[in-house]
Amino acid sequence: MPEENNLISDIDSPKFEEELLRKIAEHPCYDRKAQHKYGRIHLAVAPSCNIQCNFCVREFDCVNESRPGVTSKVLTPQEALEKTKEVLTDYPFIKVVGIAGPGDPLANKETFETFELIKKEFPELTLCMSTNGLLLPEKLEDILRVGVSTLTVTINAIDPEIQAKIVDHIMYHGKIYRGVEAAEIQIKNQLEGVKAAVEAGVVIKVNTVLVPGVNDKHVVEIARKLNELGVYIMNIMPLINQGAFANIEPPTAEERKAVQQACEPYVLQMRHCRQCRADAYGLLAQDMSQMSEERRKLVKIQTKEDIERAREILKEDGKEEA
Ligand code: CLF
Ligand code: SF4
Repeated sequence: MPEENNLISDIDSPKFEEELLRKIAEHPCYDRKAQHKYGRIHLAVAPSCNIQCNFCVREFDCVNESRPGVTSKVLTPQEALEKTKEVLTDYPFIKVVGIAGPGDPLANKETFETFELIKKEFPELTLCMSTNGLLLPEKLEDILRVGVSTLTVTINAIDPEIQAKIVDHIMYHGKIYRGVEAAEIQIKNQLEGVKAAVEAGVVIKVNTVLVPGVNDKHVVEIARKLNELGVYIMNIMPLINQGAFANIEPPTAEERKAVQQACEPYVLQMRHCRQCRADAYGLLAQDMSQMSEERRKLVKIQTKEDIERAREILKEDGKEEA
């Protein structure tokens, strides 16, 4: 069971407008209280990636945000819209539409096409995205244009020497960069991008993969930087030891907890992440993409009954007041 976070949603956030506060309160990842009430749908429309992390096996979903060893079926933007319509009709408690892979959303033009279609059809939904941040400064305008209001950037190091141990290479503007040179480009773009996104009113979450012996002593420095940048929440995820990092032991629960505690004075900590698939939908703890048709029907029936019951209560309350 993921640990609970006592601070999320108790935090006072005067800098956000009312509409944004509503979106945070209805976002199952940004507000721990929302996780049992509201759901998200992930649309797996973004297969390409422009970097190579050492813990990534590219036949699977991006592990900077998703569950390891899982391959989501890629959808076209139109298919993604159809799926959203279908799912939302049955499960209206889904308030967030996210694109988190299977690769990097900013490296795929389909990400923006999909968000445009969704925004037109469902203007009230929160649009969410998760990226490695390499293209963030140059894509920020598009991100704002399509209406993304919650954005996750994975920052695993702000020291290029450490980052160079985590990312093997990046592909940037048609050229491959390696080592510290690659790390410098990515970190610069991530930090500049996050700063500009915060200034533009986007609510930022930062994911950090905790890699023992590589960035574990450095994560608190990242947290300090996030505080400076005005990042809303940080999600420290355990290493998934695959790919070139197959021989590194993932952190224990205690080790991760200690790092979270050290970071907490600087930035709010998310402790209820479920490392979802890039095609997950439903509540965080109840991924319906993995349920049998029968169980899905049950969730649907319960949900509709709950809504009916809520309507009845509201009607009665209205009568009493009148
Ligand atoms: Fe998806 Fe990520 Fe948006 Fe949430 S997931 S794009 S912020 S809507 Fe949430 Fe899933 Fe953890 Fe991600 S539980 S893996 S943190
Ligand atoms: Fe893999 Fe994600 Fe890293 Fe790309 S950003 S290499 S998909 S873990």
